[in-house]
Parts: sequence; C-alpha cells; structure tokens
Amino acid sequence: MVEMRLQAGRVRGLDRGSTLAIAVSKGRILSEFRTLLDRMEIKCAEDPETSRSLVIPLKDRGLRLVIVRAADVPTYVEYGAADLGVAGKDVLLEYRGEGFYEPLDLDIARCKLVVAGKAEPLPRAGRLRVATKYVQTTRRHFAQKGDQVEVIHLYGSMELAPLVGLADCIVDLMDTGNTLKANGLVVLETIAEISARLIINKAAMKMKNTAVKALIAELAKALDQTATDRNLAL
Ligand code: PRT
Ligand code: MG
Repeated sequence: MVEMRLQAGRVRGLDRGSTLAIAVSKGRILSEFRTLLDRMEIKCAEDPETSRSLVIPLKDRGLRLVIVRAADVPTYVEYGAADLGVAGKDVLLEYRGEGFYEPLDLDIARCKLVVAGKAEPLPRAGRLRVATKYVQTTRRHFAQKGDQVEVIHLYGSMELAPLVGLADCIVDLMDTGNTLKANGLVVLETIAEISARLIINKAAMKMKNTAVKALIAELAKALDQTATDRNLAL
C-alpha cells in the first residue's frame, strides 16, 4: 500500500517542474533527432541509447523524452501521454486516429515506401498478392489505382515473401536499396517519400501553447540551419 502510494507519487512527480513530454523511438529516429537537439544546445540528462530508463529528462529545458516503439508514438500523442512525438510518415499514414497536428517535417530518417518484387513481370491472372506491414496504406494505394489486391499482413522480413511464393510483391521501406538487392528484388513503384514528422497532441497545443510554439520555432530554426549548412557544403 505504502509502496503503491510512493509509486503513484513518483509518477505524478514526473510532471512537476517539467512542461513537455516528447515521445520518440530508439534507433535511427532518436539518433537523428538528437543531432537536431544538439543544434538547439539541448542535452539529455542521461544517454538514451545506453540507459534502460524510458523517461529521459533533457537538461534545463523542462522537456523529457519518453522512449516508445516507433509504431506507438501516435498513440501516446493522441491520448496525451506525450505532448509531442517524432514519428515516421509511414507510421502516420498507417495510423487511424487523428488526435494530433503534424506541423513540421523534421527531414530525418528519410526513406521511400515502395512496391518491390522480382525482376520479372507480375502475374496477369488473378488477384495480386501483396505482403506488407503497412496494410492500410497498401490497401489505399492499390484501391486508388483501381487494382484489386489481396493484402497479406506480415510483421517483418517482408523481402522473403516473394522468394518463397507467399506473395507476388511487397510494400516496404527502402533506404539504400541494399536489402532489396541482396534478395534479388527491384523497385516496381514508389508510393511515398518518407521522413520523420513532429506531431502534437491537440489539447497540448491549446493548454501549453506558449511552450509548444516556442519548441516548434526552435526546431524550425535548427532545421533551417541544417539546410543552410548542407547547401554551403555542396
Ligand atoms: O525496429 P522496431 O521493430 O523496433 O520498429 P521499427 O522498425 O518501426 O523502427 P525503426 O527504428 O527500424 O524505424 C523507425 C522509422 O525509421 C521508420 O518508421 C521509418 O520512418 C524510418 N526509416 C528510415 C526506416 C528506414 N529508413 C529503413 N531503411 N525504417 C526501416 N528501414 C528498414 C527497411 O524496411 C529495410 O528492411 O531498413 C531495412 C534496410 O533498408 P535499406 O534499403 O537501406 O537496405
Ligand atoms: Mg526496424
């Protein structure tokens, strides 16, 4: 009982003194987002890549990172468990809720969402079978073209599906293209250019407007600086 009260106090205590929580996933999104934070001279109180802690305060800013799975970022933000989030456009296209704004393309974790298959013509007879973890986006894409397809939901290793006859083609992310190439697959069509976006809980935008607007402005400035530096380097 005492322990439960202590724990509840500790959870509530997270809110004291800090104003904004940002949901972000470990891996490529966090590492590139940290480059942006560095530009803004914002430092993590502990290293999120090595720490087991899922809540990482940012020094002197009243901000904290909440570490979640990439596909869970919109859920945390929609329900207000985080005020802001950094999520791939692929994840946002697939998400069915709408409880957030998407004000900023952070231009990080860039890749393409593509249809890929073997370097041979697709079968003409019958419905095309498409394996993907992006079920909604895939359905929408083929429906818009007026193509009837059977979507097979996989959780990973999409590239395997055409090789073992599970599907005729796949819809997956591609960055360098090395994974497709290594499995003898080629891009048949690009569905969307993908990058990570800043999303904001609608209520937080109202209730914490000053802090949220200030953070967006700072991030936008850091993005401008990055673009300027990139152009100078060319
Ligand atoms: O890995 P986990 O199961 O925890 O979750 P996740 O796969 O959703 O997260 P993570 O960290 O792998 O990806 C987070 C986000 O990064 C995605 O939602 C995208 O918005 C973005 N991103 C950018 C990518 C890639 N580039 C990418 N290349 N996500 C995944 N990949 C995969 C791609 O599907 C391929 O299988 O990486 C593989 C290698 O790609 P190539 O073309 O460079 O060989
Ligand atoms: Mg992954």
